[in-house]
Amino acid sequence: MIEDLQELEDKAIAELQEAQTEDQILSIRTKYLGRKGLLTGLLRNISQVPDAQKPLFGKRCNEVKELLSARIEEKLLYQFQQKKEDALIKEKIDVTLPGRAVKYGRIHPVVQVNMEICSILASYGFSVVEGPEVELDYYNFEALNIPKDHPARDMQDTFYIEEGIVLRTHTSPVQVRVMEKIKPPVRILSPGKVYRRDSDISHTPMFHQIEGLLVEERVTFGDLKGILTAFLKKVFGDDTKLRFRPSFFPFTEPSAEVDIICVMCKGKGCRVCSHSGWLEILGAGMVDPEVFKFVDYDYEKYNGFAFGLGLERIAMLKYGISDIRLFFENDNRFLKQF
Ligand code: 2U9
Repeated sequence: MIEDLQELEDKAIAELQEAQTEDQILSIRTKYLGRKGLLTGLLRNISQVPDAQKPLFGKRCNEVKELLSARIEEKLLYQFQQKKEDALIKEKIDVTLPGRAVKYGRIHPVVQVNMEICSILASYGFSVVEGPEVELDYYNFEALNIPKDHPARDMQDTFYIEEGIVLRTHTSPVQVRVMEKIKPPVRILSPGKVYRRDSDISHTPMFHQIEGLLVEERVTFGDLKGILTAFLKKVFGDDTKLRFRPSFFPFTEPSAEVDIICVMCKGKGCRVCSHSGWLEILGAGMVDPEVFKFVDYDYEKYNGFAFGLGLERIAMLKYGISDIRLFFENDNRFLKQF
């Protein structure tokens, strides 16, 4: 029996040496050390061993079991590492290959124009204020001298949320809210989204405006002209020619529209300027004393000027874009050019 044990050990070791795969090693373990395995079988037959040899047989059985277990574990570990190394060789990464370029986002052209305009006007002492896009009829119309059924309401086709609540059609209500809170001097800018029921090549139902308001003592139309001239020359270049035309807005009196010489044809006349040589850039005027009454400003003591412009329109003229809808399509081929 002791010889059988040695033979079993030699056979198992030989088989283990031949084994290549994890499955083969595991089946050798089952064959020799499993519950119905060969070594377990020999141990079960210990009764046939003469009593004198029993202790030695038992000891040898344990030795063989430990040796085989250790060899099997060793082989399994080796096999596992071998498999890992093979996989690493197969999956080798070529670190010298050029990487994929990271695509950087750009600042949207409308945001760029807004930043430029705000920083120029900030240098004249204006600070940025913001307010709600869903606005009370009172702030959007009434307090700006546009009573109900006033024909001026048709100038800005409005989205109504419910009775008395609208999507703001301009950013002027933000300035009314500020005037309710602080006394002059006031120098504020209100950039933001505005909403009008309009849609074509030069109108979208949502667009961006920036408005400015200055209220102090003894402000003149000359101050308005001076500031807007300096401002527009900064935006469009020092040699830009301007003209101020009389106009009408319910919240300013007198009112004007400001044109710049056409950026495309320099005044010769082209499709962009409808052959007039001029481009309308902004609206402005002296704040109507009626507006001051709504916010409890002393209209005998204070006066001021206000102006407003559409940011998409400025960006279109600055960058030569012919369709306003391009700003809102989020096509990266368009956006990455600015
Ligand atoms: C207060 C009082 C007066 C803001 C002004 C304009 C003229 C104007 C348009 C330009 C192009 C709007 O985007 S657009 O369609 N704006 O012509 N806006 S004066 O006047 C104010 C604002 C606030 C309290």
